Amino acid sequence: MMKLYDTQRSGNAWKVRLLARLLNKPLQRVTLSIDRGNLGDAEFLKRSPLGMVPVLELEDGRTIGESIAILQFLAHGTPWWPITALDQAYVLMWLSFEQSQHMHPLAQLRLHLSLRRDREAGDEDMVRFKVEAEHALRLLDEQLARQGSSGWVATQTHPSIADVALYPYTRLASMGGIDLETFQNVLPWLARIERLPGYQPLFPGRADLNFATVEMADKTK
Ligand SMILES: N[C@@H](CCC(=O)N[C@@H](CS)C(=O)NCC(=O)O)C(=O)O
Repeated sequence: MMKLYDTQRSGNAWKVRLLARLLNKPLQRVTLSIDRGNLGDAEFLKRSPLGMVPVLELEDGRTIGESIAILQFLAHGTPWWPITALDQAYVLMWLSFEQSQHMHPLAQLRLHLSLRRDREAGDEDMVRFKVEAEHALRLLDEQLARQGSSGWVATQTHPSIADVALYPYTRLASMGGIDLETFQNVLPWLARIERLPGYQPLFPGRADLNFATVEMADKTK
């Protein structure tokens, strides 16, 4: 079975678990602890030279890092990765947007204002991240409006890995002080993803823990 190196609260790793469940592909989780410094362990760094999760380890031991590369690998040959070059380009466009504009400010706000609580919302960089995050959510909201209420972020008839990639940090945005109510097309899109067969919350079986701020005891991994 393929192994996924993750941490409990990583939104980037949640993308991978979410897609694996939506595709009904089994993954064995190897859950590391950022709080205990596991990401610096030599054994992990052999698999992830950049010291980051998620990392997917194939049955032959080869590894893939970067969430969107893992999503593409898992989705290949399924409806979550479309067939035509144009449709693939649209998916890549929104995956690139997620990495370059969306994930980073949202993840930083959640990390510093909710998980670590080591910064104030009024700090200069937090204010800048909030402006960037709201701009990214505005662009996502406008795209969802263009796609219509039955469309998906980059595709029309079937959701793609662009939806999966954009879901976790959008879902967790309130932890960084963002009010999603102001993005009219975003909340119904999140709800549609949550109704897909196989949808899995951040803590499997515990949708109430999506907004947890501390690592849970090992049994709830
Ligand atoms: N671009 C990467 C980003 C991965 C990333 O930021 N991972 C975080 C957890 S969400 C991490 O491993 N951080 C290591 C650390 O904070 O020490 C991806 O999309 O997979």
